[in-house]
Amino acid sequence: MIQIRLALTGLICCLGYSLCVGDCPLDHYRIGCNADRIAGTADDMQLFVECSQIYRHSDPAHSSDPTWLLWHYPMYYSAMYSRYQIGEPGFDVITDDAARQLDGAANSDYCLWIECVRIRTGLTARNTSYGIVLQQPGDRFCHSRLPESHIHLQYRLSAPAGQTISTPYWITYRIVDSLGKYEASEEFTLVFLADPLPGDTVVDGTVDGNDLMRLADYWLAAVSGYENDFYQRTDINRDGIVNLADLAEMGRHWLTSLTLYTDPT
Ligand SMILES: [Ca+2]
Ligand SMILES: [Ca+2]
Repeated sequence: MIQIRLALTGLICCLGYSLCVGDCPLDHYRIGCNADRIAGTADDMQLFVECSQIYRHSDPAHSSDPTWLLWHYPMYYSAMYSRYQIGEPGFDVITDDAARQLDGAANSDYCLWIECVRIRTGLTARNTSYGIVLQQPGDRFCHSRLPESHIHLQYRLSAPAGQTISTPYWITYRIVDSLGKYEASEEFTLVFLADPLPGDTVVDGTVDGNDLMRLADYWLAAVSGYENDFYQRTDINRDGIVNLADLAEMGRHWLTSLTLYTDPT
């Protein structure tokens, strides 16, 4: 039933989008620049993704509702294809916030590439209509050369029937401008099926020095929230600020690894 609902939702989205741009019911990262909206600061020409829709549809029991129930996306099993899958989130550009909109024309003034930086083996991100397949670090596609800026991706993970996946899968992206007008975005990570270890902010299955450096980057940063994915998971307890409470939580899992990678892929 859930799969049927998702399929119908996607179909409705595709049919309706041309008539009502921006009202797509599926989740999307929204690409812009100048994240702080303040002119004259260091991020004026740096790309970023607005994350307020990310994990919006994460409740398997209410997959179309904006619940933000989980800090990862569930995936739904397709017996026909012997795989887990989910058809969101995709990518779009910001068009309703003048301070954050990209300036100029895509593929002329700037040329955005969406790159896979890291991915857990087995997970893939695809858009078959545009021939997009992201399955290993370095895979990428040119967003600015697509016929529309609003793009859907499907995430897939092959598995035998009846196999329950209990460990997290992830893909880490960054966005670069091959014409050099804008600086590359920071990395940002999507998680599926289960939460990473608390403190695994550079999501790779281990809590170590890389994660500590990421937390240091956002130390005492306030105004954490859905919009910035809680500063890339460094606001571990999601109370709105990155501080000692988060460092202590990271410390509880320090040098711990998810060594339970026994899920068949
Ligand atoms: Ca890590
Ligand atoms: Ca916190």
